[in-house]
Amino acid sequence: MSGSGAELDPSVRVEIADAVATITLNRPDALNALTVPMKQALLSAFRAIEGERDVRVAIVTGAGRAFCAGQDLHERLQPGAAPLGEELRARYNPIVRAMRGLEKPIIGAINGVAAGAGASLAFACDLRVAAEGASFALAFGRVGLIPDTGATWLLPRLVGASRAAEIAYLNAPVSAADALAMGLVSRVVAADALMTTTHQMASRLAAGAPRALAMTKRALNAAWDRGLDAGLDYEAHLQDLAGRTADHAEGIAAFMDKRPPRFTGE
Ligand code: T3D
Repeated sequence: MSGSGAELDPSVRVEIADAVATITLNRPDALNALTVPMKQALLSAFRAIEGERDVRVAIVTGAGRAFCAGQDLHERLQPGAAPLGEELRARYNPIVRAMRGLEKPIIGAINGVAAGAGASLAFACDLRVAAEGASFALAFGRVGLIPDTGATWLLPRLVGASRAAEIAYLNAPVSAADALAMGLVSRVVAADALMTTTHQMASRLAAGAPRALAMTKRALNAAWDRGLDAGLDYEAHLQDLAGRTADHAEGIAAFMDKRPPRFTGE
């Protein structure tokens, strides 16, 4: 999967440069609403990135004015559309598992509205940077559904139970400014600065020690359902592994030599 990721459905674009894979949801006329081929392409993209040694960071963003409007509701009405639970098990949930399991940080560059499963995809990123005009809306309630694609699990962990309940029950859109205030995103920037800011963040991550970053993600993932004792034990276990990497030795050597480290992922 080098360069443009030509084997994927055109509804998902993948561009790789400078150790960063930028995944763009690319159905702007439908606000990047998710179809079956798009979900398959998105899953393939994350799986391919996992195997690409030269990719150290992923960015997910949307083409046009939206991040992603969730499930394509026209497709849902097509005869033969899979029952909802089946669609979740077969196509949505594997994407969330792939994102949370990807041993590389994922930055969501939230360029516009993130609704329904589109909001869930944003929640499944490791970091979120939002454009000033972006918003999050669970939207599910308006179509008589429950928040899915991980939203009921991810959102309370990101913003706390009370805010998650308000967002889930009331379906009120959350502005970028409110998302920043509640910690749902870590930065809000002008729309025209979104990709520059995101790429700067990605470059910093890409310069980090890949295995240490992967283990940091593992530890943060695990922290969501472990107590302090287990968390301390897991940190010690992972730090043992990190301490045996060549990158750890390189980091120490670089510090002593007063130069930037050159991490190789070894
Ligand atoms: O398989 C399963 O169903 C299970 C999984 C479910 C997960 C889910 O995601 S359920 C929730 C699905 N999503 C929604 O309910 C959101 C629907 N969209 C909206 O509420 C609004 O479009 C937005 C709040 C996102 C944006 O509003 P606005 O006013 O900025 O734009 P718009 O005019 O509503 O939409 C612009 C176009 O995008 C329009 O097409 P047109 O008329 O110009 O040809 C609209 O139909 C299209 N669009 C927007 N969202 C979807 C969509 N087309 C298909 N599916 C959509 N979800």
